[in-house]
Amino acid sequence: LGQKPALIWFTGLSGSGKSTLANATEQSLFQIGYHTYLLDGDNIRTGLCSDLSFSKEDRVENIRRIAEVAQLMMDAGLIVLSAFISPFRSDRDMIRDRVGSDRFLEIFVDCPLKVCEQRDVKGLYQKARQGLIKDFTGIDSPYEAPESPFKVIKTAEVPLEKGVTQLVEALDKKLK
Ligand code: GGZ
Repeated sequence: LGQKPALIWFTGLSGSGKSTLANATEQSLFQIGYHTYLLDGDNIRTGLCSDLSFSKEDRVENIRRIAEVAQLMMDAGLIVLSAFISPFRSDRDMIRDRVGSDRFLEIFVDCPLKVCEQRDVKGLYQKARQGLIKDFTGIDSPYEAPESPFKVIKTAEVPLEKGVTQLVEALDKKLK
């Protein structure tokens, strides 16, 4: 197969650009011959985890289930990418311990809360500020940034194409 299974774990605030970056990175890895699969809110929060809220315990359970699915996909030989806020360091550390630190590639999608809130693509920050959504990450629910991620991509400063190129170059070295 010529590829070692790995889990590329994007973490960051809502609106930081995780999904966009993860999607573009997946396409790019696929084009250079890797067998990949992307887990994100669209295929997980709507299905497997549709019973879960955004309370602390439900977020922990969300990430636990995602890690289980990712592990199965890695067992099948895939390079798995995941794009969830995954706000708690302890959960991400649990996954790292489980899959092995050489196979867990944490990508910090670093974008200031201010910028995410200004973009507010889905209007969720405004609703959170108005108190219409509770437990919103960055507003009334915490986000714990990674301490030593494999890569940091500053999406407010670096154009998407450049971020993807940087990431794919680093990943390609690591995945071979
Ligand atoms: C954070 C929320 C919330 C609350 C709904 N807090 O920008 P989006 O819309 O598309 O991405 C966010 C997504 C976060 O789901 P995750 O599964 O990634 O979160 S976690 O890893 O913490 O379990 C946002 C939307 O769901 N959303 N309510 N209260 N984001």
